Amino acid sequence: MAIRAWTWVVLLLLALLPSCRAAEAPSPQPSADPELAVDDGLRTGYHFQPPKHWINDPNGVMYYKGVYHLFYQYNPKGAVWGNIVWAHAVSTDLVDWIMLPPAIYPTAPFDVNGCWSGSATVLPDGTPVIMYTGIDGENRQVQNVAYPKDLSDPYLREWVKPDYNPVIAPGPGMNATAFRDPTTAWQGPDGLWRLVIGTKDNHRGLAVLYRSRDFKRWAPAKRALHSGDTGMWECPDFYPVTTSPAVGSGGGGSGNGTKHVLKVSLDLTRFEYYTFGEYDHATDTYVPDAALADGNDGLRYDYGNFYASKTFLDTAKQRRVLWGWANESDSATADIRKGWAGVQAIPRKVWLSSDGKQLVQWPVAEIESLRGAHANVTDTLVAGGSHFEVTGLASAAQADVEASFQVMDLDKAEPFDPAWRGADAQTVCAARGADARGGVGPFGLWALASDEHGERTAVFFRVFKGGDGGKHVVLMCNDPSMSSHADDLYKPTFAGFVDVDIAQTGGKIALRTLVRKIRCLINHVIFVIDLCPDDCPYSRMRVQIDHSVVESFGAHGKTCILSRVYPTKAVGDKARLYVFNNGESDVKVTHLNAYEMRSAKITSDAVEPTKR
Ligand code: DQQ
Repeated sequence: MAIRAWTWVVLLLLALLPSCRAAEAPSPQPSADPELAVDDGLRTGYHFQPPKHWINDPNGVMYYKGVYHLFYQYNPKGAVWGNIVWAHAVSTDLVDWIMLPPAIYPTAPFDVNGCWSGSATVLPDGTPVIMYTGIDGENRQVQNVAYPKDLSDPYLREWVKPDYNPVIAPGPGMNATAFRDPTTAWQGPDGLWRLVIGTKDNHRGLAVLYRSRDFKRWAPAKRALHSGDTGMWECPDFYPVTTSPAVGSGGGGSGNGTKHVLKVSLDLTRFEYYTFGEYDHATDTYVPDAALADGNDGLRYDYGNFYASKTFLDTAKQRRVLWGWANESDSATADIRKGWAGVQAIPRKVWLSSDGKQLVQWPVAEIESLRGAHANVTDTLVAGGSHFEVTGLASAAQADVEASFQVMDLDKAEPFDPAWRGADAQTVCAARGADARGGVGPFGLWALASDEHGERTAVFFRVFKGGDGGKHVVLMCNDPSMSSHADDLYKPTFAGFVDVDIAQTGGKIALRTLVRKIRCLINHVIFVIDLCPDDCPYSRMRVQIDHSVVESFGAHGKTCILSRVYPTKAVGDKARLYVFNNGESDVKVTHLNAYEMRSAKITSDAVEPTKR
């Protein structure tokens, strides 16, 4: 009962989270001091990025004939957004990638001004079809289809756009410059295909539904699938989930333990939220579960820098896989200088938590094939106000770290300030950052730390007492305020409340961090944090560190935070990893496993399309 009550408290707190501007950073002025300039050594080693230029949204992700396909928004001419085409990469394991020539690029009146985001659908006969947004000659947003030229080519290098495009154009009274990003289509028992497109009506975001018998002629449904007073809805995604990480074909409506997820990306605030609930095929109605906040206070895949995400059904491994874009947090000037911008987060498996209250995410297991040298810490006390270095790794710039902590004296937890009730986790964490001494916590990891730890990105927990119902409140935070000596960066503290009753776990908290080496200028770190007793199936916090990326998965994969950081000293072999405890209560590191991560292999395929 106690755990159940706590879950409701945390859900309420999550529901109160305010918006945060994660995906797009402001453009600070470049530093005048060349010593502080961002370095190309911050490119990621195992987070996907092409060799150069700008990328944004993942598009058309799918599995076809033994090959994973990742398309993405790409500027072939530079490191800022523009000239957008669908770049294309393929992989057999979601780790190593072969870069192919762009698959879809402006060629016709229906996409002459750009090929924007969209999705792939694999038809019942195995034929993949892409539906994407074209920007036509009048700058209207229209939806076009493209089919593979050669179905026997597992790489699907060339795509053909039928002359009958566009297949969906904005109807009378619709906002023609806000009508984009079609979802993967699904087929109802009546044989009709359905898909959803993002749009807005004044300030109201809408997921509008279209139906088709032949994928060519599409008709709008009378009612939108869903809407919200949150401005333009970009990149909608709609799919079934169950509490089992293994999924079936994804067809059918809700019921029998299946829920449908609707995720939208909010153009105004640049973060995403999702609901899930019942979807009825017969009436094409979607009703989110009543307990879920719908709108700016909704549940989020990620409380950090993660946007324009898209899932696909991996039929090879019977799982649903989530891709998301992590924008830079440096300036456009810095991006132009370094020649690249944007990375994709690690592909994450996604499913419904066993309590049915939210989604759970975890990096796909294939990423662990990159693990190399290993350091281990067991049953080590970290006194309040102390820290120690995790030694034994040649570099901690590119790593995968898991750690489990035990709080020795929960009574030392500070009272939760009543003024924070109703506040979001980010506000609380910004007020009580990694360097503000606490009662229980802040404790956790300093990732991408320089040897004098003048530069460091803190991934940590902080525990308060006196939350709703007298329970403890647990926060997980990424604090990049000390991450770089450069002063031209966007360095928000990102945070989420963690759905765990720490008093019931004997004060135990587990954390896993992956650190990964990056060759270029951005510091990518991934953190995964999990608060759970040792016998909990997901009792670990995991943090993936990748030069300019810190990507965290905590609380059974319920609370995830991705930050972009740009160290100037904690780079390459100089990047270190520390455990710190800035609270009054001692904590014990019960287990810590840190792995160096090898780089993914990125190769290019020289074969050019025969026809452009
Ligand atoms: N990015 C695309 C749009 C989409 C936006 C353009 C989301 O289709 O709405 O590059 O980041």
